[in-house]
Amino acid sequence: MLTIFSEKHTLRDAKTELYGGELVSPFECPVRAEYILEQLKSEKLGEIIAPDEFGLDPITRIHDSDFLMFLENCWSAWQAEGFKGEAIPTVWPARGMQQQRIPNHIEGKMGYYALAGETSISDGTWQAARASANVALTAQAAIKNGANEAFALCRPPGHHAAGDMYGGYCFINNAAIAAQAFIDQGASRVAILDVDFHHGNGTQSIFYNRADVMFCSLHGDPKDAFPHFLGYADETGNGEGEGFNYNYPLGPGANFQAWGTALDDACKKIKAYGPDALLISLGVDTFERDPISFFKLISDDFTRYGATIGALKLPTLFIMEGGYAVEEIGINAVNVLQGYEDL
Ligand code: OKP
Ligand code: ZN
Repeated sequence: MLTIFSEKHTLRDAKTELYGGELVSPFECPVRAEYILEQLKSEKLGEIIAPDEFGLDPITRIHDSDFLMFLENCWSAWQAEGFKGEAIPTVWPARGMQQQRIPNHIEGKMGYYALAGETSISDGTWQAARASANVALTAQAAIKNGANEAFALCRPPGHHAAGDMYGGYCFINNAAIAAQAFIDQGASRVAILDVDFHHGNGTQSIFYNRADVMFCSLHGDPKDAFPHFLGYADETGNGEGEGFNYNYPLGPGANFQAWGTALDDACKKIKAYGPDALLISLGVDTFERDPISFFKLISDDFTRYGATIGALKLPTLFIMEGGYAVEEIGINAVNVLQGYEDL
């Protein structure tokens, strides 16, 4: 399998994450990508290439330009205030407050564009997010040009990022811009299957009113898990998009039996939809020893579900999302790809 990887992921190297009332070293850290890269090499999965530069056009198909300008300028605006730490929001347009007016002050802007407060913005964040988007778009182009599958080793991840919101370690929605690229190049239907432990709220909201991109997500029940405010089973799409969004929330302790049953159902939906391409938002934080998640998949389960995805026999673009048990992140991610290939 062809892998796309950019060294520029290291530019995303925040020092702080607001977690349990403390500023801790971020779970979403550079070594994650290095472990995956190492495992790809030692398992000889195939060629690993650097991304091409696609510019902002395919990104603005999904994200608002004022939001992108905010991401680009946030760190310098924050520093200009003389703040000593990394950029973290402290105020939001909560219930009953103004939702439409975007403040001038960087603290107001942070709250306007942030969907959560754990994700610090710091020097290099924007550059790494751009490189991550280029990784996804290069993999998309490879499939468009005839490859049957590709792995976009994206970092930072993207599935929590909405059209005008960042958070949950995500800034640009890599899966969404790749799906949109397929559509813009003539695909009639694209399916996104999100197997990250967390609900892909950004991807869902981006395509919620559309029938040309189906979104299916297996995740920790929002009653109990981040992002808490989206991902319920009764969110099935809106307007033309009604019937093209499927959520499979699962409770604490879900093992492969429960998770695999949900996967089989999602795969049935995808098969019936008959997409021209399949995107997998590949998070491996479903692993039993993930430090911030509560599913109980073991490493062999990742191989098994890779084969289930392969059985769909669709052009398939794997896009890296989460996974925080760094010692095993490479094994678990590559197991999915091998399960897919060895089918
Ligand atoms: C990003 B991705 C856990 C707090 C969770 C943010 C998690 C972001 C996950 N107590 N905070 O979907 O892997
Ligand atoms: Zn996750």
